Amino acid sequence: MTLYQPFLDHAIATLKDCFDSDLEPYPVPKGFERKSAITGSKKKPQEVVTTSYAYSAPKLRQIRAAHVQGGAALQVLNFVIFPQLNYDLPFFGADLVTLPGGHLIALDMQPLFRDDPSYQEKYTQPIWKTFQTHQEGLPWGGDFPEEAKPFFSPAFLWTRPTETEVVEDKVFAAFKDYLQAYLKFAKTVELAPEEQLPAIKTAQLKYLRYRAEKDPARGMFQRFYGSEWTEEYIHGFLFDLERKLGLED
Ligand code: DBV
Repeated sequence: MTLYQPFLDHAIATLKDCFDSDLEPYPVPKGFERKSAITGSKKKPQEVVTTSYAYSAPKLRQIRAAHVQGGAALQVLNFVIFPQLNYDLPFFGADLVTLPGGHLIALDMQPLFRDDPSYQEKYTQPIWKTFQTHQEGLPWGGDFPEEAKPFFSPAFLWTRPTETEVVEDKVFAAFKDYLQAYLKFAKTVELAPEEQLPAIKTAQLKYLRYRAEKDPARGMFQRFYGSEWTEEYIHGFLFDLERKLGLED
């Protein structure tokens, strides 16, 4: 069992439990469900497998996961929930990364309107205690790209554990709590008022374009699977909103 498999299993089981028959498969483009390459040296070859999972549910346009498994020193689970554009829900964003240098964990409900006090009241205040509890065992991870800051909430968990047990225990506990809290938001949120829709669409596109453009995994995917596969994976699956809205190609 690899490091993030229990996270993925938990997320899918929780989604099924929460939405029951309303959880629907979301298409993963052909050829992207599973991709494998051999890296490493001749003496010590290492297979790197990337698998993709996607669902949709009421109010949630795309729930998707990319799971990279390349041995003990390369494990990634990137799990994001993109809400429909007629709700003001934040994005659920988890970037769980294990590289030879250690673990890098980003977990948040990424806001549409970072600096709006009423938005913070609605989506940050309810998880503030949860955030504080988990942050005690998961201290701030330091250096963080300045330009990414607008896309994270005050309850952003950003940490670089050195011990794998911290990921297995504390990060997993935080992941479960954040997902639970997110699904509660999704269950209870009401349709956004008509006049808010343009702002939601603008904020979703801004987030999406930023993530597609700056995807920190781009270099890794290019090395393993080539540029063509990587760009199609990013724009056709990982961050597909522009395609779906017909704004691209
Ligand atoms: N990150 C993704 C996707 C990944 C992925 C789709 C499927 O958005 C993996 C894979 N993240 C990934 C990898 C690394 C990081 C790092 C492989 C390591 C890159 C490397 O060191 O070579 C949060 N992820 C990071 C970093 C941050 C994040 C801040 C450190 C790299 C850096 O300093 O730029 N998550 C990331 C982020 C946003 C987010 C920037 C912005 C909204 O949601």
